[in-house]
Amino acid sequence: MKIIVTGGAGFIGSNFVFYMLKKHPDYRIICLDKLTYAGNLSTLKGVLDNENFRFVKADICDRNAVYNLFEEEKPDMVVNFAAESHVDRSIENPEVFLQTNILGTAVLMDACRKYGIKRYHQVSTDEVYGDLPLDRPDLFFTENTPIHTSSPYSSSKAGADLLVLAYHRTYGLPVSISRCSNNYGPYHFPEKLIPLMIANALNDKPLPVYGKGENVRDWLYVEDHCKAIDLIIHNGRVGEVYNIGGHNEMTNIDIVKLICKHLGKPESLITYVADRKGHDMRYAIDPTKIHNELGWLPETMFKDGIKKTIDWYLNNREWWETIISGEYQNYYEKMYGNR
Ligand code: NAD
Ligand code: TDX
Repeated sequence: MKIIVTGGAGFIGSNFVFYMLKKHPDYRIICLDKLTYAGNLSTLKGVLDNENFRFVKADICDRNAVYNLFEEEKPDMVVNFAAESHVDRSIENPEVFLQTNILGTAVLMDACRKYGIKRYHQVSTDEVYGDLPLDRPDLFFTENTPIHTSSPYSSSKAGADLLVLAYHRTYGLPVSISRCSNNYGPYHFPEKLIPLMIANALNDKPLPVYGKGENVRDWLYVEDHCKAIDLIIHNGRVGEVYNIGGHNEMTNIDIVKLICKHLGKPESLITYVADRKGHDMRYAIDPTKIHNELGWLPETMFKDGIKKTIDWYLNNREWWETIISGEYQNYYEKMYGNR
């Protein structure tokens, strides 16, 4: 089995590469990644010498490069993680989100049509469903919840999802889609809530909480997400959408306080800053379908996963310190300087 994993030098994609090489030692995994600001080849250093692994630096929007790779490798499956993934950046500059997330997805699927494929899997997000109100804890996103997006990021992901389903209906492309809630774990880029708070707390810097910190996210340990995708690409039904979530809702402020507690840092570092524009209130996934059809359940309890994650950031300071010492400084100043 040969699988092209796009975006495999990013957070979830790299964890998926590690998971697949371990779980299926006879598979060939080809990682195609542009190495944007969010992609990091050093993340993959442990597998670069693995004879079943190949890294290719390319843009999923580059039709020639993508077709050449398909011509050469004749993959059985494609799992598309490549995306611009940060909501705040999408509010500043939507265009690259439309290019990569929508047009890049189309290029990959065109290659699948041209060369033939057993499965094209699109890694999507619960954000395509918009948000839920805080005062209705009985409501959850199911696969039938209408698409109703809030940010340029989520709109671009929703656009891609619609295109994937259209390629299935129009061309019969064997696709599947997973829509996952917020992931956390090793190699999470420090612009995102959990790693940003860990890095700032370790540097005794202010912890910038948007608005009142009462927004709710449904946190899932990244390896549980990887397991779910592995199940879907092998046993999931073609043309179907599967929601993936941890039934683990937490407010942002509770997460930040927990990080302070684990690291022995004072809550006085917490600083409330201007809210995100269009900020989604609550995400909550109903994972009944993937549980009933594929037997998937999250295995990592949040209390264990967050400890593992914090320990990973403590033990891998070089990885994130290198990132936050470069161009990231300019990003941070722009986003948080006058907030
Ligand atoms: P990330 O930003 O950490 O990584 C994205 C990767 O894609 C990087 O390695 C980057 O270099 C690569 N990339 C970006 N543009 C590219 C292009 N044009 N061509 C080739 N490679 C390109 O993102 P992540 O958090 O790992 O998210 C991966 C996927 O999962 C995304 O599609 C995202 O929408 C989705 N998702 C993420 C979460 C989450 O909590 N992080 C939750 C649900 C869904
Ligand atoms: O500095 C911050 N302060 C803060 O209060 C940051 C970076 C975030 N927040 C809040 C905003 C959100 O309510 O924390 C929450 C989580 O924010 P992010 O880590 O930016 O994640 P989110 O916007 O929920 O989106 C994530 O989950 C769904 C991923 O980045 C997406 O790629 C995925 O689709």
